[in-house]
Amino acid sequence: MEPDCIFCRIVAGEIPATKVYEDDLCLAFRDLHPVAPTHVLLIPKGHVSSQAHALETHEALLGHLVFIAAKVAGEEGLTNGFRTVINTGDEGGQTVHHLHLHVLGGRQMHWPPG
Ligand code: D5M
Repeated sequence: MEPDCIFCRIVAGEIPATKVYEDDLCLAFRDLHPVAPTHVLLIPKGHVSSQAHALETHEALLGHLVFIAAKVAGEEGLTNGFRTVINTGDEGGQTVHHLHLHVLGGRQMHWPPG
């Protein structure tokens, strides 16, 4: 755990969050500032700063996160599709430096993203 990381603090129960899924490796909760009718963040419980900081030892964890993102989307009733986004670094639009997958759905998505 990184004491200054807000997502680590959510994992530790120090900051409240509306949790929608949890297992030994990851936690999913609703985004504080949703940009779609469904907007869930899925994070590893252990601190990884970003996708670019992931190590080879995280490979299975990354696969697990992608798998669970689809499971969460299904549980959210996103039968018409959904979008999974990972923002990485400043130009990638990352603002919270704990790896997270955005699971977005409930409206038509567009391409290219902004
Ligand atoms: O996305 C970071 C996301 O994290 C952004 O959509 C807001 C969300 N956020 C920030 N703080 C919280 C808390 N405390 N609860 C829930 N959601 C939160 P990024 O990809 O880094 O731009």
